[in-house]
Amino acid sequence: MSFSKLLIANRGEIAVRIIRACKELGIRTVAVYSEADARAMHVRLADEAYPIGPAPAPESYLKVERFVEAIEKSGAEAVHPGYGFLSESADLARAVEGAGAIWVGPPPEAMEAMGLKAKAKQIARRADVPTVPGYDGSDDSEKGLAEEAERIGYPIIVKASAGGGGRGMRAVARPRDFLEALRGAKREALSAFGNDSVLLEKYVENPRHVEVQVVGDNHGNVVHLYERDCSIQRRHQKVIEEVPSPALDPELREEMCAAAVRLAREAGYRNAGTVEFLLQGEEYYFLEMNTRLQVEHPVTERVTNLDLVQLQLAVAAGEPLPVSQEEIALRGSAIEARIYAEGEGGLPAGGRLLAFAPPGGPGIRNDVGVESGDEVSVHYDPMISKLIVFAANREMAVRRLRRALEDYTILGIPTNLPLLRRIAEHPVFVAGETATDFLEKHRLAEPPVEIPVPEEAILLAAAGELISGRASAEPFAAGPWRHLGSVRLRYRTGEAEHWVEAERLGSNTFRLQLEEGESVVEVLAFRDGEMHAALDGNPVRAGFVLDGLEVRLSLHGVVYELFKPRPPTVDEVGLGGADAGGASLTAPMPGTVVKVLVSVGDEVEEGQPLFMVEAMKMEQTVAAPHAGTVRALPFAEGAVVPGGAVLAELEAT
Ligand code: MV4
Repeated sequence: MSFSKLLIANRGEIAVRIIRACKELGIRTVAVYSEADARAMHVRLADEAYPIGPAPAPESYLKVERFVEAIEKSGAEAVHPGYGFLSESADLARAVEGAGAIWVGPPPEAMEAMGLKAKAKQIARRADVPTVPGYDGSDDSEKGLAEEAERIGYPIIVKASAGGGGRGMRAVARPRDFLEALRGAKREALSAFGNDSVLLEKYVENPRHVEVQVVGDNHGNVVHLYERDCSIQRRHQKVIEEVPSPALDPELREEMCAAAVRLAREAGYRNAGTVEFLLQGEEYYFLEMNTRLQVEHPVTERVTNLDLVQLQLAVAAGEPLPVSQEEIALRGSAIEARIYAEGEGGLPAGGRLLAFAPPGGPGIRNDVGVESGDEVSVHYDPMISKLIVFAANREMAVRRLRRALEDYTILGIPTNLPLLRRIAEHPVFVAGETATDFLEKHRLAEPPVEIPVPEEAILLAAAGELISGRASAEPFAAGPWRHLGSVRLRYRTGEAEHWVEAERLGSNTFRLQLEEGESVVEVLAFRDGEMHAALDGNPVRAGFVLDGLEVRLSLHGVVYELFKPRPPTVDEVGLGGADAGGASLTAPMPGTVVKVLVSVGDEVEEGQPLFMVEAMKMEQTVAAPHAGTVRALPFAEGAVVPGGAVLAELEAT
């Protein structure tokens, strides 16, 4: 390789993925980070790291000068831009080359040409690649464009020439809606891209989105790495991508892939790029070319057994492509699911990841940029990880996807895992018959009616609390289940309230009674936000975190929240000796005082924790039943107390 140090002008999972490729090639890595990312995973993994500014991307990851400074400080000999941010900025490419470093991407001229839809369509036509019928000429008048729209025939679509991701785009069904749509598209395009030129196209109804991966070198070689079907999108954000596309037969695949290679050649393209098509039946139309490595590149890697980042680095270093087209085969089936930190409505969410445990096993790849304990910032793209499954055929890949989604634990922030599970189970997806309207048509993006918390989840929540030694359980010595050492746990889930009566049978085994039934739960392992248990002998794995008075549990890929009541007060504990002016707190059962939280003479508030007692290996907090002054504390920490002993005297104020 002609360079030995590479700067990654990006963050998150893609920065991590590029750093790992470099480690395998013996290339040293330079990370950059905003103030929000000082402790981020990509910074932890890189050989060196440089701060580039405040958290908002326009002040850090979108500033060309910051990268030039980092190149100069670090002596990086090449720059990989990842995706998003400035990855398709010809300005950054030129600045990198101006600083004497290698741009791991296409020539800036090709990036610029592809950044303008009209230019890109002209190149496509020159390469004899089908484009959507429309108008991309120079007449920009409202009258002229309205006439062109009539000529094309409604429905049509107005697109910002500099646009992307659906911005500055308006579909128009009828002539009388044209002017308003044109003006709206222009307004949006001007504010988003600083350029209000638009083009018109025939509106292709409900197409599939199929794209072809290409790679070119500096020696005149251009190869394709087959297609990816990205039809499942939500508001122009891809959710699921797969290869092979269920919509292509071998002939159509060959034709579209050849078209993509012709286009790349015509554009003078080098490095990795993606040619996007709309597909309707057997008709395909060039849409645009993405001049970067894409989020969904791992599915291509799995079916071709090639490493796209390594290919990018090799061709950027001036090496010829190490594979010929004939050597590139498509084997098996790969599906990627993007994991977004978002609520059920699809709005991005931030916060601390209390537990993050992606699934494992054969045919599973996880590209991640976060670990348990990391803070997910709302400043950046909400995609936190990607799950890629691979199998010999699509049917097995779909089964693997479902299994892997069930085994995915993320607690602390809401994610789109429920949506992904609904997709993976949907018969239309299973049949491979998804088009771009799939999520809307089947109302999959709408949150389902609230899922009731299953009994299993409540039992596991109780067992997790008990085994963690942090249960704020209430001693329980009434009712049919009365024996010393039983405790009662209370949970609220939505409107419902649940009681679990628990008895410890052994060091990791509990007898739990919930409503009618009785279960024995053995906790087999409990660590890192996960527990493995046997529920009446049946093995089960669950994500578990105790966050204040909230238990968060994930079971078969579904997250449940159970709320605990505040710690019990002495009145609830049931103490003798209470009179009008005060209360004395007696131990409900024999136990040990593990912590005394107050001193004699202290003024305490109602509900304030006074001490923690342990009985039958379960810890409980005892709180003040009312405000008052602590008058006596007969037992010190570590003392063993007999059942019924007075633990504290509290005088009401
Ligand atoms: C279209 C189209 C229908 N007809 N062009 C959306 C994003 C941008 N890259 C192109 N897009 C579309 N262009 C014509 N002539 C429908 C879309 C479109 C779409 C395309 C791919 C995947 C999802 C989509 C969702 C809505 C609209």
